[in-house]
Amino acid sequence: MLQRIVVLTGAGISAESGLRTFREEDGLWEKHPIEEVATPQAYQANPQKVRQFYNDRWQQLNKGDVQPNAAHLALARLEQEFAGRVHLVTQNVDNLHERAGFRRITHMHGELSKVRCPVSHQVFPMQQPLSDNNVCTCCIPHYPLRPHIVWFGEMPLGMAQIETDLAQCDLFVAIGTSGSVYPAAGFVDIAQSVGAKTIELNLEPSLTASHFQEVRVGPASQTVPTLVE
Ligand code: BJW
Repeated sequence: MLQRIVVLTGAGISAESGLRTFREEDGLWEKHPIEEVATPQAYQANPQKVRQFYNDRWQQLNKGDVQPNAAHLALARLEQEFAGRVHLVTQNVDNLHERAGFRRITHMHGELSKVRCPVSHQVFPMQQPLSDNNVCTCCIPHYPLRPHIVWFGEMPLGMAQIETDLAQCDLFVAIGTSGSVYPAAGFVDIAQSVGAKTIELNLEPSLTASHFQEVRVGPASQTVPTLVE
């Protein structure tokens, strides 16, 4: 019987909800090069441009037509079935897992709907598009708030708990991620090293597909409900 499950999700799980992935044709990086919007250096050089990139995505997320899809809903059912024994680690900054009802989530690359103080690292809900005028309330002087996003070169969030859970899991499932960004792309190797079963669900085999024991190809809205039921 399965005791502990770690699920890793990437942009592919939200693609059928209308959110763009990064590296596919017409992906986010095509019009917004990484070095212009997803590094601390980019933010330092042109904060307005970086804020615009995240404000636009935050606004899209809050439009009524972006909703959790069958894959998000199936994972929420999995959590109910395996109460307390599933840890969902998402690289996604959207909130579609929460809106589907999933509770135990680590957003390792941050969250679009939050901002944080660059000095104290205190996190606040994002209530309006981010601009020069949004400052923290935790410090004196007040510092300009930044997107609560993990850019290249920054430490992903919740790593200690993720590593603990990977070291104890007996099933690891990666869904809709290209396997091109570390440390997430290396999680399968940790799970494999402790003897867990490893399954990849993706539209096409990822860069790390050969590291998994089983690869199921297809849209997440079909493969995830099939796996869960
Ligand atoms: C479907 C589908 C459908 C489509 N159904 N599937 C050299 C070697 C190793 C590491 C490094 C290196 N040089 C630098 C590094 C480190 C660097 C890194 O990995 N760089 C690589 C480019 C090599 N990593 C970092 O800097 C990270 N920090 C770090 O390493 O700190 C040091 C440290 C950590 C831990 C321990 C010790 C030290 C930080 C990475 C931050 C990533 N940030 C981003 C942007 C911010 C968030 C945002 O704007 O949204 O996060 S980058 C971007 O990529 C985003 C994503 O979360 C991340 C992963 O992308 P994802 O989700 O895989 O999307 P895609 O588009 O790539 O793939 C989509 C997939 O879905 C495809 O496969 C499709 O087939 C599939 N799909 N439709 C199912 N319907």
